[in-house]
Amino acid sequence: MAKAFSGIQPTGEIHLGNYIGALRNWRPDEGSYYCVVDLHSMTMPWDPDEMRRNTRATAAHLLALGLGEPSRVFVQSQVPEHAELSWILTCLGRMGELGRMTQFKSKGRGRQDVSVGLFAYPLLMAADILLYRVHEVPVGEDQKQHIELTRDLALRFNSRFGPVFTVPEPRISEVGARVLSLRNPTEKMSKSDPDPNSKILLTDPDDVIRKKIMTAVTDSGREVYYDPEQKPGIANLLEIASTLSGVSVEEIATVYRDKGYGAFKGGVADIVIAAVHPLRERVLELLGNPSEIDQALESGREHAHAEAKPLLDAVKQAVGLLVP
Ligand code: AQP
Repeated sequence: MAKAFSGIQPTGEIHLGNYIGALRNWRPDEGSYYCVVDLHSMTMPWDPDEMRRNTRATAAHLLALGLGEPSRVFVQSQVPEHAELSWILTCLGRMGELGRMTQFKSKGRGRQDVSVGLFAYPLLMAADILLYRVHEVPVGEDQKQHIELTRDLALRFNSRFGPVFTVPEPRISEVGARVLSLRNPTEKMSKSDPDPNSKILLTDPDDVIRKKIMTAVTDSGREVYYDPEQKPGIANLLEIASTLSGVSVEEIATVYRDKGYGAFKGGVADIVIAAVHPLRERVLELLGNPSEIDQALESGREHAHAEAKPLLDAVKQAVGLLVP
């Protein structure tokens, strides 16, 4: 079984894009780790109280998906090896390659008021992954470039200092790797989007989910078919329905082709509600029991730390730092 690592920022409530693009592909296999990457969420302005709340709530989602068994979910800042390895990788990363990261370009290019952390965070992400010698990183499409950078850094390090790191592969689904905003289907669905109708949360009640889907922005036509260029809103709903139901995009489109957008959206809402409803129940149950969350995180922290420490020591030794 391939060992995997992935992370999610506590920047807001978890949405269907996170679930379809990433979380549903995370498995609690032996040796895999899943992390609430709180240090990453400091790359943009943040509120300390919100961060505390979101960190626990994000962990509750991961635990509700069964990823805490056995002790695989932890909070990034509680395992100090992440920040330490990040510094060593910062000294190996190059300004040019970080400047090419499209996420930095879209949020920070040309602005003097963005943090240095926003520029450097792919190096922290590389450290997160490389600490656990994993083979796979299940992520959405938006993270592909960062995994390629991680691979380059691992290869550069190994060729200069010896074979310490495992070189990981991204694992990105073919359908659903980029779920789009329900209000603007040219942008990705995103936690930090301030418009609540742009995204479906995993804690949304059934009637709210239905309303958001029924009012999702689509084009002015009537016919349902898959064309991401001409009909991005319809294509987005088809992909959502396909990934959650296991029925192909083509089959769903054939069923609704001449039935009109209203019937199609109603069918998509049924599929989304059937998938989200049981998750919501479990998340809410856990949120009502914070000590269960904290215990699971403590156990995850111990496991992660036990694995990260010897790897970081090996890195330090390889680069010439004195290991106490
Ligand atoms: N829309 C999406 N479709 C598919 N996958 C997605 N992911 C995020 N959005 C989509 C994947 O979810 C994992 C966690 O990513 P994140 O914590 O960066 O989530 P976010 O919603 O993108 O959060 P933010 O704070 O709103 O970030 P920005 O501002 O960068 O958009 C990752 O595997 C990601 O690929």
